[in-house]
Amino acid sequence: MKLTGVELRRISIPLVAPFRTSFGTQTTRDILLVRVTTDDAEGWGECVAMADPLYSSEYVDAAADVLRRFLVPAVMAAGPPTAHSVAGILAPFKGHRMAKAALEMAVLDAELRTEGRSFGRELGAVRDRVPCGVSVGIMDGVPELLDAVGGYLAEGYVRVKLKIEPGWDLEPVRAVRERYGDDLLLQVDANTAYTLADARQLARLDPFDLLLIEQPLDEEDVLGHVELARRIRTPICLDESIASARDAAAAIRLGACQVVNIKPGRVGGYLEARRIHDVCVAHGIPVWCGGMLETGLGRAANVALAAMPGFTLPGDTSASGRYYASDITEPFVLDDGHLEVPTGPGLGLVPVPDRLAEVTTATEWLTG
Ligand code: NPG
Repeated sequence: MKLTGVELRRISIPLVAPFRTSFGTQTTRDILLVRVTTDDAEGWGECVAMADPLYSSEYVDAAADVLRRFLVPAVMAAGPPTAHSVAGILAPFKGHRMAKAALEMAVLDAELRTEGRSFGRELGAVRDRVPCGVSVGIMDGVPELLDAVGGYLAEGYVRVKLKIEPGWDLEPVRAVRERYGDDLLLQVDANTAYTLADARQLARLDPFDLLLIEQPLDEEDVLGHVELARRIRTPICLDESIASARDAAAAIRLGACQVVNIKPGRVGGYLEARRIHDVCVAHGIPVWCGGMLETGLGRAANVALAAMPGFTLPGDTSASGRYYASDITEPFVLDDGHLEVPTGPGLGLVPVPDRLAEVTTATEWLTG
């Protein structure tokens, strides 16, 4: 498969409501899309890097820069690539996993479209629909939170994740448990906002039977998570700390986590994401698919990934409408709390041209 060019396209889409986490508030999503063209197909990739380096060290301008200067030229110079060769070609360049993931996703999409195979089939999906959770941001107060959670439950979401931070943890969790009952699948996500000195406070969450607490401590503090796991009963799930299958194996071996959140962008692509799934399954560790406010493109691939057998917990694979009034693809719509896994070649969908044009802020062609 010969690449004839790569387009870097920036789009900007407003969120339906501000989304607040312990590291900041998003109101608009500024996204980098990567489109590769071959002699007879094209493929789409979506870069999940945010506008600012607050979730991780990556940010969207840096992703565009490293793609333009290093990653795209390397892949184009290497001769006709296969999706499986991309990570190896890019390995000499340190880090920048979200940028690498977007390029690999685009090459994989083009390859699968050419061969008439879907992402789900390629990744090893065993379900045709996946149950969906929703991530609920930090709110100004408990009444607002209860309204938001009630709205999502009415839409059919089967699991709720509350964003927490010091000062917004026990009270919202207690309120949601009291209002919506013990049967609600409930988990929390701290995005690294705590330290080991907060272990006692975090142990106060134990009575609420949470599915898990996600990334309570700094991403580099793997041993801190080992120690915290001894002091709290809620299972610890790692997100930011896991950048590769090797990281996952080490964290599991050390006892730093009992669950793993898999986000393909964070780990350098869908193929590494599949390896993490395999490592976790081999160790009996449940996984679920995280979300990074993807458009329908990234969502399509995430839903395919989440249909693999080890994804035994509902993911942050929400419907398009959770974030966007109007997506760039046909929207993903919840059906009884589930999303359907696309079955068409590649991602199974493409951007709607007029909609894409409306939200595009810049495009750039790279030919080598
Ligand atoms: O449903 O797409 C989604 C978002 C789920 O909470 C979510 N993502 O830390 O997991 C996270 C968080 C996030 C959002 C991370 C934006 C980075 C940027």
